[in-house]
Amino acid sequence: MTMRPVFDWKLGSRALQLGKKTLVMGVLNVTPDSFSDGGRYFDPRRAADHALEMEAAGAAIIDIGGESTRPRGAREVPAEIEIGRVAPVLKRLGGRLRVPISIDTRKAAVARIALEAGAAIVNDVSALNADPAMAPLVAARKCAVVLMHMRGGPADHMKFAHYRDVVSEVETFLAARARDAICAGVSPSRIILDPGLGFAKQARHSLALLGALPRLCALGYPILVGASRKSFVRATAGADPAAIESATAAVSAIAIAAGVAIVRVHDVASAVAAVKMAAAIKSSKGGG
Ligand code: PMM
Repeated sequence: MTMRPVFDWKLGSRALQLGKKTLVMGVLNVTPDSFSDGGRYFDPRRAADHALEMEAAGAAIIDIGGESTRPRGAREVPAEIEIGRVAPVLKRLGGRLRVPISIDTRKAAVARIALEAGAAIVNDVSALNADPAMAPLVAARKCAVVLMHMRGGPADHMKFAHYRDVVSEVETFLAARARDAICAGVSPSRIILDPGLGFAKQARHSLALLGALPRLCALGYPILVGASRKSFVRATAGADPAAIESATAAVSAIAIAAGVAIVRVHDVASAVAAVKMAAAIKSSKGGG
């Protein structure tokens, strides 16, 4: 098992150690139409309760999003609508979570409100490309940022799922986006990279990227992997929800073994179990 550099982050009043063991990021979609949990946590009280449940199950980060990015047919929502979805949840959570909050948005206006409400990480699936105000905001607030690979936008990314060599192209993109973020004033030690499984990718592209995780980890930044319940997992596991969850946990185990810093999942408990097993295997030192 290879682990990349260890970062000790002070994120506002919260601390996060990245790189020593894989952290589990719990997904909280406050949307009517997200890929797997659309509508379930649209009510702010239910959403906040679910965030607390995920923390209790061992999530080290809670990722809150108000815009669906599901492939084929996600509708782009204006910033005011996104803010109207996430702000009440952030308000309810205010001070109740011990773990850092990440805001899943491509819009600086949404990120700004979330950072003011206590979020510490900006998870931008456009890798700071969608909104020119995002890079300066992230740099000024000195928050952590996830830069994810995607082509096109949430509504049309599957049109661009064509590659000659998906691993090299994603690798080159991520390295370039990290360089651009640093040029915009973002500290290199605050950058997380993500291959963007399922975004502008056919199943075979996502699988190839999972097979190349050690290579992506070698870029020198913490890597985040979001495979949970995605269509490439369904394509392999079948439609049964329990099989999809088991297959997601299997992907988490593979990501952990490859040295990934963060796995982004809906079912926190199964990913936490995978992290614990990996830690037990690592500390067994031959079993003698
Ligand atoms: N996937 C989704 C949304 N946000 N963010 C990052 N960094 N990586 C991902 O893979 C990712 C993301 C879509 O999945 P969901 O609708 O189930 O949240």
